[in-house]
Amino acid sequence: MEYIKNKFYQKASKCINEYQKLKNEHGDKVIANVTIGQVMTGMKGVPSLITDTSKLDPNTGIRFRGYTIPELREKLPRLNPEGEPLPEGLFYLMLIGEIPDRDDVLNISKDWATRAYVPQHVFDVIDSLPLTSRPMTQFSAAILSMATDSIFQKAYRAGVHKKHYWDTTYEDVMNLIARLPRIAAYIYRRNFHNNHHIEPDPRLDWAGNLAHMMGHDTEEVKRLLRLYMVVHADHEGGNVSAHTTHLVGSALSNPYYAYAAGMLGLAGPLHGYANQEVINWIFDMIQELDNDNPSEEDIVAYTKKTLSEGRVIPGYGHAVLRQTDPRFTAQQEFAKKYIKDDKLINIVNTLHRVVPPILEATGKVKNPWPNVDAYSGSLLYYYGVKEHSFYTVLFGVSRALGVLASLVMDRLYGLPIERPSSFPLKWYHEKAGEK
Ligand code: NMX
Ligand code: MLT
Repeated sequence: MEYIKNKFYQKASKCINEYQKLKNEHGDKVIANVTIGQVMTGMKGVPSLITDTSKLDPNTGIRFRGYTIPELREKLPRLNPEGEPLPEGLFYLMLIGEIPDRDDVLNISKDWATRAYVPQHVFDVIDSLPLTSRPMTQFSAAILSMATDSIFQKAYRAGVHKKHYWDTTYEDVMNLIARLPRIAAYIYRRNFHNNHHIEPDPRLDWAGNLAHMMGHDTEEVKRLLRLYMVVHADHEGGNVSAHTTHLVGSALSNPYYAYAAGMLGLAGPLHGYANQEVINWIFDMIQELDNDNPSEEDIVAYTKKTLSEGRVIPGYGHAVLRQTDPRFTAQQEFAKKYIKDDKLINIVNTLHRVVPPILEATGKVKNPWPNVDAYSGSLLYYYGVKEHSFYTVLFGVSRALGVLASLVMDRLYGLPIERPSSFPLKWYHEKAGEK
């Protein structure tokens, strides 16, 4: 499938000169001032990264190369008219910057199917971990163990010229993405289906094959996972998983190391683990109330109680967004279309009504609206993927598409090692004019 790589190079290599020109001719231009408040609140709003794959607007949400999620759902190729677009098409869009045609997408599917072989030692590494270890621990260990296969690392050691780094990075990235469904499904079947594994079907698309290997071989689950893999794929460059992948990659650590590091960030409860926390929290509520059909008043009371215990309401709030996350809306629309009446989904919809005013009333939460994680678990649960502790792995499989497309571009542009400055707290006091 050399033509995808060639097409990427043809398009993206034009940007190398633009990058160099900006650096050389406009390097001194001031683009922002940084306040002490920004340093104290996690560098929010400080422009400091180059990411072409997607951009987040606080009010309208994510755009992938300029396209909103509803536009993607309309324009990206799908297998059948009623279904959801294939994530392969989104990867193509993020990497190359154009909406692919059907053949492009099918070619990526085929390419990934031919690269999907997972070496035995990766399964041995997973099997060596106790079943009590979290699926995200098993997932990141498996990814790390595949670094033995890094073509980039071998080429680097052999002394390849830096202008060619992108080429072997691309090969590692394509191999890595291709293997993820098999690894994720292996962890799922090991943990929840007595180690009875299901072989991949190379005729299936990437997300369809994941559903198949997990043992949820219905068109409904395949459709859900295609949507899931599209909406979670990227969220510009500053989120923890994308930024970590970029940062670790900037030391020229191989793509397996960089993505494994990103996944360890995704595993945190303020990031991707929130998709499990949402369902855990709802089930704790159901258990405490001893009622799987709680009233609006019960839900309000439980939400307030959680806040009074100094805990966050999972699935709500965002570091950048200031409106309902369009990824939440896409999943809500999906549920409206395909699911008539379900207790868990009804609770999620009630939460959407009652939680924002409660968070707003705290006077400190900057965004009281739901994020992507508020909906995703309830859909998986409805379709039979009931094992919450696995949900972040699915987020991670999807996130590979964006962060690894960006990593190839990092190497093509020749982005340098990332190294911001740090100062002792005293220095900021002095800057603030305090003694
Ligand atoms: N429930 C309760 N308190 C909250 C929430 C929430 N959902 N969101 C923010 N706050 C609090 C926050 O803890 C902070 O409190 P304090 O001043 O006492 O430290 C205050 O509101 C201000 O925080 P913000 O500036 O609004 O939010 P920040 O940018 O720091 O954090 C999140 C963003 C997403 C980490 C935060 O909203 C949160 O913890 N949400 C719940 C967890 C979650 O859903 N994470 C998933 C995000 C999406 N993803 O997939 O990664
Ligand atoms: C994400 O998808 O990465 C999350 O919404 C977190 C973020 O954007 O900071």
